[in-house]
Amino acid sequence: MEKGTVVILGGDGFCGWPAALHLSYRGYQVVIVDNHSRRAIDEMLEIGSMVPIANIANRIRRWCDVTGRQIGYARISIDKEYQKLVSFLDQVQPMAVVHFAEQRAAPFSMKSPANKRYTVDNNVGATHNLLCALVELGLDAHVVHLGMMGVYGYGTAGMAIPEGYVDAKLKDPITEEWVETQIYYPANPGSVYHMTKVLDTQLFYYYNKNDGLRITDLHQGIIWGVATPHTLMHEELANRVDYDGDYGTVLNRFIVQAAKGHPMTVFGTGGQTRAFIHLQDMCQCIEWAISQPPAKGQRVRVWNQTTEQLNILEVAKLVAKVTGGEIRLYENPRLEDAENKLQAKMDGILSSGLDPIKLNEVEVGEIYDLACKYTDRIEVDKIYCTSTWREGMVVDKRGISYEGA
Ligand code: USQ
Repeated sequence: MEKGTVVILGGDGFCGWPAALHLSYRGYQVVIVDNHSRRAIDEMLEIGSMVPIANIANRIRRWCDVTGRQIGYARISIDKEYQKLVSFLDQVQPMAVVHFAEQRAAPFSMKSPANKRYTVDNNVGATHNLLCALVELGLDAHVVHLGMMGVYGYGTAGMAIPEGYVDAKLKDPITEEWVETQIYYPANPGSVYHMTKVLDTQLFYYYNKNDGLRITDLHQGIIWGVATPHTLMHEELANRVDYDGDYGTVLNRFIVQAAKGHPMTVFGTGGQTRAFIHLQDMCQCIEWAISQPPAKGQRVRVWNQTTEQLNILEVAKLVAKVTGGEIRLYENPRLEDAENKLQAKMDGILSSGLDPIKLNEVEVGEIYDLACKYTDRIEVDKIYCTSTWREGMVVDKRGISYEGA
């Protein structure tokens, strides 16, 4: 059954591509918008996805061959080509727009002044252009945005992280009386990239209040996993797999490192606890959000898109158990607490009945087997994180052995 048109901004990327296939498979008319900036960054960093990926034309053609389903495509830089975006949305008239089109790596965003400025200009510009275009057109499309758990920060306030809003008591600075209200949970981003997601929340708040745009902001944890049933249907449908010091995310990196016979690069003591979600569950959550649009007039809806919270050293130990990989502790290139607690409310996505894929030895083993096939494509000198949060911080390529594995 056809379910309406969904535009996926950033539909050629690590999350966008599997989400596009998932929604297409589930009966939505999917149209991808992308400017391939992520592929251009690969060239700039002189790195490629561990798994080879087809170009967008071949990806879409192959999807149609395999499933008989069409996916549309438009090349637009939504941060810069505003009129093109307006004309496109006017023509397509989507019921929903899923917005993945942002520079998504914290280390990349911290690498240089140019990268900081690019990340802010690109991410905030893209989000604002989208919202402005919807208002200009009077188009009531539901915006589903990929926000991040990192907007909350990882400091421990002695309580679980709520879904966006928190009940608060504020002290009137003049009368000193206490006022009960509900506010956004105080933002505390840990990188320029994460800060752009905070700036996005302010744009959403304003356009929802002023223009009644219907918006869902999904504060997603760190994705792990490299494939979905759809990306596995043909090698030309494969998803990108990043392992490098800028774009690789922690769990996938550890597994790839083990496959290459490189020690796992645990930063600091590994005492950080972070929110995680499997790639396939991310696709299901996006579909759930689209199928349940907020009512007209409803405030920005915020869901935490994570299914479990895990300690980094424990993650490394599990990978070591499955793969026999070595764990080493490296100087942390980031400014972050050595240890933190993290517990997040996740009622929004769990109300879908999602049965989450939790981290387990079988899943790790499957990703490891895949990585072992591509060890020739893994470049050891790209594994190290050379981006530091402040000038003068150490880039540690040696680490020290972790004895407690
Ligand atoms: N870490 C290591 N060793 C590594 C890489 C990372 O110990 O080799 C540690 C980091 O110090 C950090 C944690 O693992 O404490 C997570 O790092 P990450 O690179 O996996 O994740 P992060 O930079 O937070 O960003 C990733 C995605 C981003 C997404 C975010 C979700 O790149 O797009 O927004 O996860 S969240 O952080 O919850 O906001």
